[in-house]
Amino acid sequence: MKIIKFTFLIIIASVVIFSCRPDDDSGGAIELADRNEQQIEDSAELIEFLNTHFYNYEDFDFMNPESAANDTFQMTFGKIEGANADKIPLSSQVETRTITYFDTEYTYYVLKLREGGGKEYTNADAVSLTYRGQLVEDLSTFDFKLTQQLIGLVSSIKGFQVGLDEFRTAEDIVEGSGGFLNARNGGIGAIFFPSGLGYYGLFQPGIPVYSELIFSFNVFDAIYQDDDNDGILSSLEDIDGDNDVTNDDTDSDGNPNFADFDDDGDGTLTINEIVQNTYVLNPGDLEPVLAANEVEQTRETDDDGVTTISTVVFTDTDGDGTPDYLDAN
Ligand SMILES: [Ca+2]
Ligand SMILES: [Ca+2]
Ligand SMILES: [Ca+2]
Ligand SMILES: [Ca+2]
Repeated sequence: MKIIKFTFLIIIASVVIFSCRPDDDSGGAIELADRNEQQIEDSAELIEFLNTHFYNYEDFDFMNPESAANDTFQMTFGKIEGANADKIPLSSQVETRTITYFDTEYTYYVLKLREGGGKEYTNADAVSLTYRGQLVEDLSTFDFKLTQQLIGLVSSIKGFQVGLDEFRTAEDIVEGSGGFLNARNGGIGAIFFPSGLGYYGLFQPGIPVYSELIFSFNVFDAIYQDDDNDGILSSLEDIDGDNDVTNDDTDSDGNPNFADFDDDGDGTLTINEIVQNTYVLNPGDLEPVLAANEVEQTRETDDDGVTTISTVVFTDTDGDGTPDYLDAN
């Protein structure tokens, strides 16, 4: 089971599956359901689930959210009935979010137990986390990772990508017993989303088509990505600032900027049209003063308190307001 799939690859794969293999075992679907109609159905099922289920909130220490005991919290869900008839439903604990995707308005839900005390990342970065994936339909588990996995968010299914984006990494990662890594005060939560933000009509092992999904997770770390190695972090290649790096393609060559090492298509590589700087700060040193067109990319502090900052300068030689790497003229 892989979360990793480019959205456009899913679409291509779906077309192949449904148009060339009418006799396969994927449910006999010939064409994809209408997204708006499917969303109405999914939405009703999701709301029903959240109204009738609870999670093990009694095992989480809300008085001391940053406690070490919470670091190993593992979320489980159950139905509100019988001995659990008085449990608080998820519907009164989740936060509601909406997003437009494939021209369809989707609602998804985020359960935030702890945001996390470490660094921020974007959905263009890779996140290391432990997680469990379950079906809303019957709570069956289709994926369960107890050791941290590194997952590139940009190529993940949309619900996973936008849900994880709201959390932060652990404040500290220390070696525990048996060489296992323990994350201190990382993000802990769950996301609940409709099939339209999941695998939709694409069959996956353990996931029937058009399944609403749940992911519960503990975030460890994040690695900032520079997918095309052009010296600019992928998260900084979201030119229109809509939190989606896949829809920015300055030279219209079909490769979005985050995956294009010559963004303006002028034959000069992007890495040769920017300037990269590194600043090393000893404890007590003043912060560097960055130029107007200079942006911090990464910042690391080692055990001796020495901080290394890397920046990129978007030079604009002809002064027309368009940086050189996006200026083909
Ligand atoms: Ca964008
Ligand atoms: Ca391009
Ligand atoms: Ca690029
Ligand atoms: Ca160029």
